[in-house]
Amino acid sequence: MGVLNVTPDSFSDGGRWFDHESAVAHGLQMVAAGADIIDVGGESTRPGAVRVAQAEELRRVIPVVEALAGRVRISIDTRNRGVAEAALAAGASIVNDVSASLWPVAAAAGAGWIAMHMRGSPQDMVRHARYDDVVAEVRDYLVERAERASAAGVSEVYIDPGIGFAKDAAGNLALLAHLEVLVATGWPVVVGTSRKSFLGALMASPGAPPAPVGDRLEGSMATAVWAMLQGAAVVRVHDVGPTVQAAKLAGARVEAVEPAPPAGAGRESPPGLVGVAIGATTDPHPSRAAGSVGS
Ligand code: PMM
Repeated sequence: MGVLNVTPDSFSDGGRWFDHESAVAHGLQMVAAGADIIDVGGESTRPGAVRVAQAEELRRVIPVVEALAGRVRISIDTRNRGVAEAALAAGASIVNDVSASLWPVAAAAGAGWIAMHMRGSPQDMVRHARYDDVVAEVRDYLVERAERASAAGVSEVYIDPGIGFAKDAAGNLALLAHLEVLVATGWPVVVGTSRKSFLGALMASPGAPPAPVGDRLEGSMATAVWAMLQGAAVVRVHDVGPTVQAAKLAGARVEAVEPAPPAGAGRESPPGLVGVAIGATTDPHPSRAAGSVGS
């Protein structure tokens, strides 16, 4: 899944693809580099980010979704019901939902849905990063959401631990180290570590300030490939080409991820490592089909 932030203020790429022409061109570049899904977002969710009015979010994303839909699978990265509905009408086919609450929208449209774990909102999530057992609590929350969505008729449900969302560095690392716990639920897992600040801290020399966003490529690639090798179905990345190359070199299976089978069908057997998928698979158990870069 390639990240396409049509925002002036995202921490990772804010302002770079803010005009529609650059956004569409960059989306197509990521497709050429191997992305199977382009994740279009019009509102930054960085810690402390302020909310964007719906009209402005629509203005940012809908022309980009319209231009790219039909050429690649599109997910809409939003917390806003009206934006999700408009993007699905414009050709998106997955709702990437950091609020984990918009499954009725996906159900009504027959679309896929990504439930991401967060506590509070981007405005205040930093103070919610306290857990007794971060891995178990995130898993339990996501499974409950996934089951509700499935019962409501969403046939393509993904779960995402929400790296960097109401987690401190230790929480992020625990979730990555124990990704198999999420994979073992049978729900296909999405992971987004790309350029995030915990990588900046990890990659800094002792005593030095965190590595800036532009210097986090190696950490982003390493964690994406790690996630794929642990059985993630989709990895959400900014640097699609390098991540695809790294995944292939690491021996991961790289293939596209197709919409999931009917509700429940993907959760029967425990998943195992198959490799890396970049895109869609015909495997009826998508969680066992391994990771997907960009899609
Ligand atoms: N991270 C960001 C935004 N959307 N969606 C999902 N499903 N998972 C994530 O980890 C995630 C997301 C923040 O990163 P960005 O500002 O680089 O887009």
